[in-house]
Amino acid sequence: MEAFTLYGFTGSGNCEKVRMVADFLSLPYQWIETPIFDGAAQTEDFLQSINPAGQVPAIVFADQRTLAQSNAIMLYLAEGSALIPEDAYRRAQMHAWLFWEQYTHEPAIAVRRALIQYRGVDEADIDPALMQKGMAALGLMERSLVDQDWLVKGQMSLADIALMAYTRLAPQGGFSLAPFPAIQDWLARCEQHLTR
Ligand SMILES: N[C@@H](CCC(=O)N[C@@H](CS)C(=O)NCC(=O)O)C(=O)O
Repeated sequence: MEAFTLYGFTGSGNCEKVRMVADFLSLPYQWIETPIFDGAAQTEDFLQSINPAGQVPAIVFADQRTLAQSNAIMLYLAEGSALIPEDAYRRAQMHAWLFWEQYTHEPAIAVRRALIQYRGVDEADIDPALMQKGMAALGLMERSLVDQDWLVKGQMSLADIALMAYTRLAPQGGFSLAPFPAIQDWLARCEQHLTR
């Protein structure tokens, strides 16, 4: 693969997922730090030539084609690698985790963290449903990891990278990981394999 440009914001789990995959696979890329809270993803140029959704992560390939959405980017970069199970059923299990991450895990855990970390919102003013949903999501992961090393049994996959990104940041969102020993062991395992 020719070198590509990755627009990202350090501290964003969605962006770190992509960076972790690129580094794990030793892909050549240039990281462009994109200060989203200063409007860097809302400029006319960014919207027109990088991502009309005005978000990061976003990639511009050598031939100027672009791609957004962290999980779509990860899938593209990791095509044909050991991070995607060859077996169709196990690959579908990986996809199930990726969809769940975006629909259930991220909207509770990453959103609560962003409110506290970046918006300076007082925890008392945050909808309690976010804490309940986040803890339920962590509970589901804990039960899945009690008797297996990886979210898709047998191998580290994109499912682990996608879920690891915001799970390890969950304490910044007020979520204690103390009740989840299997998650803690899994995070340590992920960190042993990944360079970020
Ligand atoms: N579903 C998208 C979410 C992307 C997203 O929410 N990006 C945030 C940073 S984590 C962003 O760019 N926020 C700026 C904005 O929405 O204005 C993905 O997985 O890539």
